[in-house]
Order: sequence, then structure tokens, then C-alpha cells
Amino acid sequence: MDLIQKPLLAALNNRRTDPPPIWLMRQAGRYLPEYRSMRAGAGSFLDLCLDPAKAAIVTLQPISRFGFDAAILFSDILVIPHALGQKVDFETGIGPTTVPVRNGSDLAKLSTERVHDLLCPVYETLERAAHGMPDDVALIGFAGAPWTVATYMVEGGTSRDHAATRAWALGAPEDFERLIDMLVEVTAEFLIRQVGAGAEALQIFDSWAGALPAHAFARYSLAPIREIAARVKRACPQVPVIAFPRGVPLQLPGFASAGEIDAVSIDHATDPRWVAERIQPSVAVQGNLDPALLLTGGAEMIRAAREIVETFSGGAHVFNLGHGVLPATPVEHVRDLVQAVRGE
Ligand code: 1CP
Repeated sequence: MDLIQKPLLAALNNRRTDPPPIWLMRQAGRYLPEYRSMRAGAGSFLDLCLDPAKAAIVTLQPISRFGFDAAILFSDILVIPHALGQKVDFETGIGPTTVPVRNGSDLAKLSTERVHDLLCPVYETLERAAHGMPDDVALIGFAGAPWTVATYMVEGGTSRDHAATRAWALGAPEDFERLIDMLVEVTAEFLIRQVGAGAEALQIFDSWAGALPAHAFARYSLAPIREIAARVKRACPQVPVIAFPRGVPLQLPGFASAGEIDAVSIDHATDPRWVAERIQPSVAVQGNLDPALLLTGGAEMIRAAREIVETFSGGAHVFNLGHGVLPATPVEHVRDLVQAVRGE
């Protein structure tokens, strides 16, 4: 099949499609009973991410159930610190934890040498998932943006204010930039290898971009993402790159005018009408239903979904949420959403 006949790839190539393609961030995950049973028998969360046979099945679970237009690789942004030699754990009810990296001597303990050996299972997951995909469904690879990955590496896990990361970035920028540069290097290669293994589009998640002070945004969020996208484009010019800088609506024009980025994913706090006017003329837009509406479901969710479709109907649009599916989401609401977006 001509790649562009896949609705997701058509939209990411800036074509208007009616209806828009739909997939959801965190579409493979805890709200799905079939995920929970796979997870229960898989050991730790990281074990599951690095078990290609199981991770490929999980990647395809939401496709079988809902018929989304894209499958996203089942993995996590924290496989990169793990592959750099940092200790990473996922504790149920707490989330990810790491042994923090806070200065130059902690940095010296990380190594890029074995990164792609350790990430081999991720590439194998993509190869396996690519074989099980329906013809019109696209396979998305992903990575965390350097800033967001750095926050988990520096804070020791999830953080409310990211104070240690900001203190390092702003107080000792030469050292911190070595960490960002290391992440640019390995993330670009990671994404290029994902394409080699079957990924047809890529998303870069900068979930904590909104924690940066405005004056440091270009240096630590936009520039590293652009550099990664540029390297990916040099190696695989046909593969669209989606950037998801969360919590920074006023910075979206910088992503839209960067030639390396094909689409921006927008969070639910961002006004879609403003995005349709200011951003969509330059690049495809992805988003932005509030994931909380998927908890409620019903008429309000359907009304809001149709309004988003209508607002973005003048250009290229990929329907998605403003952030990931919440674990308490009823699966029937997801089915209703897909039908509403497709006008069924
Ligand atoms: O116990 C479990 O089953 C773990 C829950 C879980 C899952 C299902 C985690 C831990 N990660 C994932 C999968 C995951 N993570 C995917 C898979 C593909 C899909 O979307 O279906 C993706 C793309 C991610 C990306 C990810 N991980 C991000 C960026 C997107 C976002 O949500 O902002 C981030 C920040 C992470 C870190 C992470 N991993 C897991 C959790 C609970 C978190 C977030 C913790 C926090 O809020 O700081």
C-alpha cells in the first residue's frame, strides 16, 4: 500500500482528511483489561517494555479492540536512562524512580557505549508489531525529549516543581548541557533505528516543557528537539516527526516554523481556535480532547470531540487527546469516541 494511503501518514504529510485519523496517547495501558492481564504476568514494567514478544502484543491490543489509525510502540521514555546505565525502577502506585544524576561526576558514570545493544528489544518490538499491523494502520515510534527525560534523571522520578533540574540547568549550564547533548545524540540514533525497525512516524514527548522559564525554553526544549528532528530527517527524510511540547502554548509558533517538525501535538489547555488560525496553516495539528472527558463519556464528550473535529476541519488534523488516557477510563467511552470522530 502506498504509505500516504494510510490516513495518519496523509495527515502528517499536511493533507486534510475527512474524517481525521485518530489514535490516543497511552492507548495501550492500564485502562485495558487485556493490558492488565499481560502486565500481571510480565514481572516488572521495565521487563515488559524489554520483552519484544509481549510488548508487540500490547502495542497491537488497542488496534484490535478499537481500530485506531495508528499503533504506538509500547515502551517508555525512561528506557533511555536505563540504557545509559542509570538505575530506573517503576513502582506501582508511585511511578518511575531513578538514582539521581545531579552533577558532572554523576554524569561521568553514564555511558553511551552499550545503549543500542540494551535497546535492541525495543527495535525487535517494532519489527514484530509491524508484521501484525493491518494495511491502513501506521506504526509510531517515540522518545522523550531531552529536557523531559533529564527531569526524571535529575529529580530521581516524578516531580511537582522540577526544582533540582532547573537549578542545575540555570546554575551550571555547561555541565547540564553535556547531559542534554548526550540525550540528543542517543535519542536521534534511537529514533533512526526505530525507523529501521518499522516505525513510520515518530513522536517526541516534551511533557514537562512547561516547567522551563521562558528564557531557557529555546535552549533546553526547542533546540534539542529541532536537532533530533534534523538528524532524523537527514537519515530518513520521508518519516514525519510530531513534537508534543506540553504546557507551552505560546511557544507553539516556534515549533510550527521549524522546518524539521511536521506536526505539533497540543495539550487540552490550549485553545484549538487559536491553533487552527496560527499553527495549522504551517503544520499538521494533533489533539486535543481533555482526557477527563473520556472518564465522563456521553453527550458532553461527543459534543466536545465533534467541536474539535470541526475547528480543525480546514487543514491537516490528527485526532488525539491533550495528554494520555487515564487509567480509570471505561473502554466503552473510547469506542464511543472513535465512532463520534468518524461520524458513525
Ligand atoms: O504499571 C504500569 O503498567 C505502568 C504504567 C505506564 C505505561 C502503560 C508507564 C509508566 N509507561 C507506560 C507506557 C508509555 N509511556 C507509553 C506507551 C505507548 C502508549 O502511549 O500507549 C508511552 C508513549 C509513554 C511515554 C511516557 N512515559 C511519557 C511521555 C508522555 C506523558 O504521559 O507525558 C512520560 C512522562 C513517561 C514517564 C512515565 N512512565 C510511566 C509513568 C506512570 C510515567 C509518568 C509519571 C509522571 O507523571 O511523571
